[in-house]
Amino acid sequence: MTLATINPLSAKFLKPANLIDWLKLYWSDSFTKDPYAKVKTDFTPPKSSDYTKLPSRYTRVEGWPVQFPENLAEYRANVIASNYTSKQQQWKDEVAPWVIHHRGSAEDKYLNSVDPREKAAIIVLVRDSEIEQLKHSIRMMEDRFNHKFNYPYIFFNEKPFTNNFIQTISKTTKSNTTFSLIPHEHWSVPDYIDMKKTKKEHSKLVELDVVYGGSMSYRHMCRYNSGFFYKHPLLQNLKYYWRLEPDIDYYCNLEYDPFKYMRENKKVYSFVIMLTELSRTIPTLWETTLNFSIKKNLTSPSLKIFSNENYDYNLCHFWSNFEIASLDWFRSSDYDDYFNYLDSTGKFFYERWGDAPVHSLAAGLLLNPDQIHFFNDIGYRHDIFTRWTALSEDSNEVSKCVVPQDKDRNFDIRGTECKGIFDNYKPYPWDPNDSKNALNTIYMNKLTRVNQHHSYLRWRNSAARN
Ligand SMILES: Nc1nc2c(ncn2[C@@H]2O[C@H](COP(=O)(O)OP(=O)(O)O)[C@@H](O)[C@H]2O)c(=O)[nH]1
Ligand SMILES: [Mg+2]
Repeated sequence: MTLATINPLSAKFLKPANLIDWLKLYWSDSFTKDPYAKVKTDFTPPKSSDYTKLPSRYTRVEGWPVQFPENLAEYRANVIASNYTSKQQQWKDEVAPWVIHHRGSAEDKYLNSVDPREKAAIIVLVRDSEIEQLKHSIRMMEDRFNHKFNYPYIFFNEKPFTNNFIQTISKTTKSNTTFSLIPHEHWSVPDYIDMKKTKKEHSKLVELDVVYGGSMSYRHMCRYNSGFFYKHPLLQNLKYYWRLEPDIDYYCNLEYDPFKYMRENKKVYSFVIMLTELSRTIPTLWETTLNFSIKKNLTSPSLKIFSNENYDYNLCHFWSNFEIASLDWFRSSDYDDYFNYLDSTGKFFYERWGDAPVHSLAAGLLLNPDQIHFFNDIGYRHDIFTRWTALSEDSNEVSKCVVPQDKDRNFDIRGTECKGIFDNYKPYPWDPNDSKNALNTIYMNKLTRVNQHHSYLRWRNSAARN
């Protein structure tokens, strides 16, 4: 980078208040790399991710490649450019140099006995910089639940994890931990995306102060969580996942295995908090979903959960930073068709579609209400949203929760808007005619609003003339 490409004297770069802030900005990712560049050619594995320097207890995953050429960047570029008959094999070969496994001591328990655990893992998409918040989340997970069950953790990142991250995080649990890079294809901009349009649309959202409105990495994250996480080669032998994020609290001891509960009760998707999405991030997600339902001729007993009385999206969604769900469902052709249909519109980039409304509307389209489970006994916090089981005054149950003192913070009490709809929902066979009616009603309402606006402008102009 030369000063010719970034002129520090231009008004744009004089924004930071002091020199330190300016230097931080100058060297930050967004200044050294163009976040809107379509093809990132700058993949240089950092020295801090030289896994050959890890102690011998850090190994390759069983059955995965173990030896690699010296020039790993070239190796990766070659794999990406090659024609493979199996995508799974290609992704596996591509990421293998940056996949490291740590066998936890808890595995000894299962050596000479039948392993009663489900085919499941706790999965975490995370950046190196979130190490402290992640340690907190793992501590929570272990203390409340996993010290009894020892489910493995799998960590994903679009950049190689550093040796420091791997060594620190593997020490937070006795369970197995695996650290992996994400395939390039899962975190990149498809050819058909118009980057000029993307940039323009982002600046509109920034003007409107929409959170993450101008962030490309946030869009990659949402698109990855919507349509790619379940395609990762490390998850192919698993049936269920529990999604964990940095900086969460779990409040209640969980004494049974929720993965087992999901399987035995034929549950496919589960949640703990349901809330409304920012409408400006998903202006056309509902219409696109209705068009998909028409195209696929779907009858969907759960979709009405998400419709308001005007047949528009009520913005309710399951908050996906907590999820326990079936990987087979995400891997089904129905789900994948839905994701591909959404993705073909480019609106993960042009708008800011979140994985939470996408997963929720997919559940609305494809699942029966009784396949969706609310885990009442899981107390949870992320960001400012919190919920826990409130025992009724005359209950004989013993509380297993350490809960915030301020009872009014419980989202079950103050955030009943969406959860109330879910609790009182009666299955309704929403079919393509409902979708067509909904689209018509939405267009008519829009037309009425435009007409009203034009009438108002005419009235205002004539009032100004008089
Ligand atoms: N590796 C990686 N993880 C990310 C990135 N952006 C977000 N995440 C992870 O994706 C999840 C959701 O991101 P977060 O910032 O919590 O989004 P929010 O909850 O919608 O505000 C968290 O687990 C983050 O650690 C990224 O650019 N790279
Ligand atoms: Mg989050």
